[in-house]
Amino acid sequence: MFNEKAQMMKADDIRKLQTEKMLKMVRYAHDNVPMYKRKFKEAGISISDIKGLRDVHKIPFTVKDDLRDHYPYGILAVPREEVVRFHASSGTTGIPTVVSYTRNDLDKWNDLMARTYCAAGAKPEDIVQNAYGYGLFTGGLGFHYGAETLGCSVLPTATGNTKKQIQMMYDFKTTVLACTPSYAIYLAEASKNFGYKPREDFDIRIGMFGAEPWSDEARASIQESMGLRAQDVYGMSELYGPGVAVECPEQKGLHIWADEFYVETIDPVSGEVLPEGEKGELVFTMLSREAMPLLRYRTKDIAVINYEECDCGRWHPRIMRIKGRSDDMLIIGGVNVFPSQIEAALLETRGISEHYQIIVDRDVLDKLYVKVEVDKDLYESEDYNQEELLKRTSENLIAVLNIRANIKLLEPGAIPRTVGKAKRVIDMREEHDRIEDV
Ligand code: DLL
Repeated sequence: MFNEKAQMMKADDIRKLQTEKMLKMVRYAHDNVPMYKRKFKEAGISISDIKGLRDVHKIPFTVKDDLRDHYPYGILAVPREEVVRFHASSGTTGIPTVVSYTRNDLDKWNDLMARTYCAAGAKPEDIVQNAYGYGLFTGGLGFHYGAETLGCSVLPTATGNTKKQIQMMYDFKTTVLACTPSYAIYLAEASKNFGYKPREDFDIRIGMFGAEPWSDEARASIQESMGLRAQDVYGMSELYGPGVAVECPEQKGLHIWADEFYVETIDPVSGEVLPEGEKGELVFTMLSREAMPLLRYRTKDIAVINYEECDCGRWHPRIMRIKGRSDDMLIIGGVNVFPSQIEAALLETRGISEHYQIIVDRDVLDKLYVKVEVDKDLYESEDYNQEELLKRTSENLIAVLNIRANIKLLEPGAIPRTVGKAKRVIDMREEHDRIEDV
């Protein structure tokens, strides 16, 4: 097992190590990043007020705008010359969020990624096909170096060129596939269109899927069509990238590598720390990053954390699947709706495929439109009854959302496919607001 000592730490040892590292990190961030010195001063606290994990709630939050304000190099705690790599994620505002890494940071990230592969079931003898995007996005290089660190053979196919991708999967007998879940769904579909039988023709045993929300129903569908075990991987560029948390083969939540990431759950509105086990926004403190320390970083991701021992024997706390982001939550006619709930309701409907788009619009009232493709087999069969399918889909959506959606059933292939993160929600109300603002 790769870095077994870190992977199998007991709860008490995790807390002890977290405490030691936290105290060191608070001092390091305060002394080396002017922004943190200022934040501490404004909050009226000094480093000596933080004596243990129970005091962490006193530390002010860090938010995405803090990073944007420090474009381009980020909130550096080291001279720029010590930075060996930058990554960046683009946001809606146009100013990218840049993250910097020292040599030690990259070593640490590689270790976390190698553990991530290992905990998901990958082994040094695996052939890893990495179909995440290479470049400023952290998915490509993160999954690449992690697999090399574990000792796997890596095929850096990157995103796109789906036909060649599938050909290589077949020729090289790929055993681990790393990509977004939406691209995995597309790959399964495209390989069938190219005449392959994915379950029989491919040797993939494990999928390392993440970077976007996906449901248990989507997991079941990928596992069934590809004949692999689909493992969820969570991360974000601000926190190195992928490799913050991963599912073990028990598939009962994603283990957060707690020796490196201290997690809290807060009420996204009041900012109060919530008791263990309550659903809220995840807030992370990075316990040893050199180039760009982050204290209490607000992710906007909503989830529940489970601190119990997992059946796999690991004590690293588990994210019980990301429910969505507080800023992705749609408020439709006053009802809160997460796109993932819509996905789950659709995929529960027999005859409905996993390709869908959600459109929210407004005339006088908010309106929810769901465009979804009919499953290919059903669409081509004589039994296809559009009325009946529409009725069942509508009933399933109402049961989950409590609001009525205008559903449009489309022929297979009608919704554009994506190679990276899928764009599934189009909120026309934001467009109207922009026009009204002008
Ligand atoms: O998506 C890093 C990554 C790459 C993770 C590859 C996993 C695999 P960002 O582009 O900064 O970084 O986006 C981070 O994506 O805050 C979540 O909202 C979402 N996200 C990432 N992983 C998951 C997941 C990468 N497993 C943002 N489930 C995060 C749900 C996820 N949402």
